[in-house]
Amino acid sequence: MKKLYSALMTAFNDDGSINEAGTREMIRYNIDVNKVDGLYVGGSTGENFNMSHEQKEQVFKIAIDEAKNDVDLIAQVGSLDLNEAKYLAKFVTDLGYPHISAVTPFYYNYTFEQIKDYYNEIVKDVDNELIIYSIPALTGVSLSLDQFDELFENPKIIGIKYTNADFFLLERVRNRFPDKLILSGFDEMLLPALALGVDGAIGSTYNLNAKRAKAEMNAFDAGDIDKARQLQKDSNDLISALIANDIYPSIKLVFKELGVNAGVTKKPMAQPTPEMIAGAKKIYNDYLK
Ligand code: NGF
Repeated sequence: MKKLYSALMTAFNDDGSINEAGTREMIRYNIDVNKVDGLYVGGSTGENFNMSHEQKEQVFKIAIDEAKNDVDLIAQVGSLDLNEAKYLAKFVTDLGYPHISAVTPFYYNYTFEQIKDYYNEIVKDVDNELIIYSIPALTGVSLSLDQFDELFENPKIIGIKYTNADFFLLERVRNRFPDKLILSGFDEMLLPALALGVDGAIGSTYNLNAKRAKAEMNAFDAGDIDKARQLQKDSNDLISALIANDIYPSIKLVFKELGVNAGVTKKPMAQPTPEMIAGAKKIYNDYLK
């Protein structure tokens, strides 16, 4: 069975502090209404990379406390500070997270040897398994087939969150590593990723659109490609509208339309404007009502 994960958002207050109640509401909505298989905690959608260390700990604690064992949980612990990444890997493992994930180290142009050392260091002292978070468009780091192969020499490294539109590489990766977990990261490209044999998907828009994405996965598994294409088209109408309205703040505004207090994004992410609020209402009415 393919698995669908929402990339968990963090509800922030206007001053940039974490709105715990709102974050819990989004977790509950994902579990109770969306019925996702799991949550990806501390990723891009969760705004992990603009959070303080204390805020990262707070979110990891809230998510596992609210989700308990109801769904699978993956904690993204990657950080430009390797010591922080190692600390968080241990922290979430002690909290009971069944999986960890780490973004490729970015900003400085690290060599592959340095990237490999980063991953091996993160897993070295923890009894947990790691999913590589590969997102070249945001990190500027593209890993090759042979480089994935070298990273997989470490048996604790079990898969890839593949947020990449390079389908040639995806096919090569799937073919070379049939036993590794490959989770697709671009929601608008779910269908081609399914065709290449991914094990599931993680994404921001599943916070709002999980049922349609699940139906698409089921249609694909049943061999009903026409239905799967129609569902991808419907999803992409929604995703295009969210992107045009600024995706992260808009998902939070649409959550509000659904009765979920998702707070706001943390500056320097965009704060809601009257136009954005009107746009989110229209997205809700046009694609989700
Ligand atoms: O938000 C981005 C940035 N990508 C997400 C997802 O791959 C990241 C994707 O769902 C994620 O899951 C996380 O780390 O939190 C897009 O928002 C979506 O496909 C619309 O483009 O690339």
